[in-house]
Amino acid sequence: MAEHESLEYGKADFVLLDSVSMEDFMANLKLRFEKGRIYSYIGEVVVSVNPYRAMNIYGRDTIEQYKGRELYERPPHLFAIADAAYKAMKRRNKDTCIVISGESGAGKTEASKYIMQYIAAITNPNQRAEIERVKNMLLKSNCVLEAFGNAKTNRNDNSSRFGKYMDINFDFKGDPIGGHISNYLLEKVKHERLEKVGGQIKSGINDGADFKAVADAMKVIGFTGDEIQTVYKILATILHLGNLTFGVDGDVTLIENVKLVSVIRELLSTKEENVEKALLYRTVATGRDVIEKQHTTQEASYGRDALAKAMYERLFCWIVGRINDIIEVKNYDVKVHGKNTVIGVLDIYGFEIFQNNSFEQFCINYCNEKLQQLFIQLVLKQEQEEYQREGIPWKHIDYFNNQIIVDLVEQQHKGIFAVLDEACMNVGKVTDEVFLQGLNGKLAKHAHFTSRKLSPADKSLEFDRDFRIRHYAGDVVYSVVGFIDKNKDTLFQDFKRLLYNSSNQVLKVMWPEGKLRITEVTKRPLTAATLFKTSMISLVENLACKEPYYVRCIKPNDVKSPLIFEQERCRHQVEYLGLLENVRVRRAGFAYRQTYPRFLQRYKMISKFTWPNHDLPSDKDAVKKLLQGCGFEHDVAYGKTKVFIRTPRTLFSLEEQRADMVQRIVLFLQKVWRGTL
Ligand code: AOV
Ligand code: MG
Repeated sequence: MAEHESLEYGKADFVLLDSVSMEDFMANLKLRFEKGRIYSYIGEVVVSVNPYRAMNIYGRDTIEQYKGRELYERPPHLFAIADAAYKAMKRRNKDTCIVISGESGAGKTEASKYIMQYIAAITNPNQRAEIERVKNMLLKSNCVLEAFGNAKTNRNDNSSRFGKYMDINFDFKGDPIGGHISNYLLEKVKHERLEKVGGQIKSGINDGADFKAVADAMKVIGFTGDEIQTVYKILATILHLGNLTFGVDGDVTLIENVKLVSVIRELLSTKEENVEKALLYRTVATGRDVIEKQHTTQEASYGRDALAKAMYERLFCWIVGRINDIIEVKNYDVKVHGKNTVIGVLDIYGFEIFQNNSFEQFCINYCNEKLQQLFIQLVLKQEQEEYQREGIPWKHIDYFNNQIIVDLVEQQHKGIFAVLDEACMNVGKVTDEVFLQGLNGKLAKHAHFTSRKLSPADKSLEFDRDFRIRHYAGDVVYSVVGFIDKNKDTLFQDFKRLLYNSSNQVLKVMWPEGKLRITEVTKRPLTAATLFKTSMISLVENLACKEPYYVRCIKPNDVKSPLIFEQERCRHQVEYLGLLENVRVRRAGFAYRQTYPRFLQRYKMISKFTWPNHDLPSDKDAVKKLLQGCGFEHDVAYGKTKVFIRTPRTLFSLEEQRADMVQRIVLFLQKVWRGTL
């Protein structure tokens, strides 16, 4: 518990509040924010409030203050949690992860960058060139990924439109030797106005300087000149596609601005007639015959948009893949460096509500439900279950368990994703309305779901196409419009073949399935919902098997102001993040626990009753005797198999006594060896 700060800044750890009420919690959070203390703790969980101004707390001197220290020795900071994760990894050989959550604009991405900077700063004291190279690439990868995967929304000027989980691999010395990035569903169209994907690319304040930074970063990471050129060509193609229009002449569909076609042809290194053909026709296999079917203007426009979106997505995934090729730990490295442990950093799109919410918001908000569920499992549930298991007197602390909403989305057969996939499989009519009917049929009685049809009197459901989910973080009205299309995510095969047949080798490798001839394409690709659900489930499994550290980000206001602490907005976030419950569990609980034999192994030398061996009936009795001797009775509880210590200070004192004793023993032994005793 962090107690070193003056009370003028409020309580650094919410666990130290005099009483755990929402009022006290909010008063403390507000006071700290106003005093420029943007970080606080709930035990080991960092609570962060976005300051919306540059803070002078991330420099080299601050880093030095946190390096190797215990969490409660310094004021709350991201660096402390990063150091704790690092220490756990290095000393105890644990794979750890840092999960950063909070709504859109709360400061997750910034936090993830500071954490990575901290880890980079405290590692490689010997300045090994190879390690420096890896560190540099890990840091630069952020810049490239943000350039391609972030965009301005009305919640955040630099909003992550993709999810990112980055593993950093460490060798036995604790130095980073590589990493791996997993990316999750990228939003391909701008929500609200459904602009062409060109609008997705980050609109920086100083575009020229930002552009140069990205170009430099790509070079540093190791993209070749050809690769970088191809990236620009693809971006240019996407923008040109946005300007392409179709018309009709009799019953012939044609391209109105044909000049653009030759520009696109050149950018893609393909034949002009091939571009035109792919835009206007699709090849269909009917039995053994292969025919070319002309698009209507509507189909052609659909195809054009799908192509632009797919090119953008492939490009993004290819960039991530290339970065991974370069930073990934090779078998060779593992052999050379021996042990290989990881710290994972998760920075994903936060919960968001827009005027118009579509499939992407649905996926993003489901993702946040999954992370909240993980938090509940790891912080609220397991903790309480352990006390019960160990027979420690415990009064259960209630919290809202959002599993019901996770199920609503992902359950087999009747979850929303299942209903959506089923609607997409329909042989007859495949429309968004059919999907909505499916939802109404299957979920009519669900407490967290409703729709206009089910609640006709509900004013928030403005249109027939609307349905509403009661998320853990608030109600969101989604429009079904576009769900089917976005879920199927189809791109005519002709485009895949067009791009695969490009003479630009870099472009070609992004489209491997273009190799198949039309008669060879048989499998229906997995839907976007299925892919996303699968990736979320495996993400959570991956996080759950690591030692987790949490950063809970709060957005103080909706106007990006450093001065305003909007009471109601903040209170709502504290509520849905379950922070009060977190404090209660933590307060009633114990910071440290250890099985009796292991506890003795570490501390037995500090008591004459246990050193070198005890003659008490059990290890439990020995631990009791030892702690009584130290005067810590009031701060501990004895479970069936483990001893529980309430405050870190007690543990700290045990550690000090141990260190003292170890030193005395060493001196003693030295004297014995030298024969001076
Ligand atoms: P997010 O990642 O949580 O939203 P960001 O990390 O992008 O939010 O933060 C939004 C903006 O808040 C940044 O661009 C900064 O201007 C400001 N900000 C955040 N943290 C700090 C800080 N520690 N110091 C100074 N300014 C900060 V989203 O990606 O939209 O869910 O999907
Ligand atoms: Mg972000």
